[in-house]
Amino acid sequence: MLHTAFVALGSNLEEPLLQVRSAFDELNSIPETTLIKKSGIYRSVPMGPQDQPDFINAVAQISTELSPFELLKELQKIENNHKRVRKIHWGPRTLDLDLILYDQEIINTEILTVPHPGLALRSFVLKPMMDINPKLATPLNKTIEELFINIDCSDLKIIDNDL
Ligand code: ROI
Repeated sequence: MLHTAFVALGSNLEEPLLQVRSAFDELNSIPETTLIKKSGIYRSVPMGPQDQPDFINAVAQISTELSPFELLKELQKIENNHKRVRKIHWGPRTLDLDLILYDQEIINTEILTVPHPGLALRSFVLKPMMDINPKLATPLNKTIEELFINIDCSDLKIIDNDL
């Protein structure tokens, strides 16, 4: 069975733009998984502690035969390959890959929450999702564009729309 999933990419250390560009390719290299669509790439003001560099953020649509938990493991492998610094809570990171949506599934476990709790709140997730598919339904009983209505995007700047 093929499943549709969305992954949010974020980086604010060690050439963030290169981290995110190479992460798109690495998503396409996950077993039984294909990169379907890339959003634009954005520069965003940090959410949380402000004494850290701006982030580069984007979203990828993938299709996969993996289960949500198998996919999570593969995302963590990619993160670990990029990670040269220890993660501090809400601090800077070389690469974050968050599983945002997996079909219309709702998952609430210790290790995985889908839809990602940030989906409805974060400009740097919803704006790239709008690039990919504003009409997409979510398990939150709203489409992406309905969630997006309330979002302030003044903290975001598109830097790469040539995808
Ligand atoms: N802030 C922005 N703008 N983008 C992120 O990807 C991001 N990721 C995080 C925290 C530190 C919460 N802030 C962020 O993990």
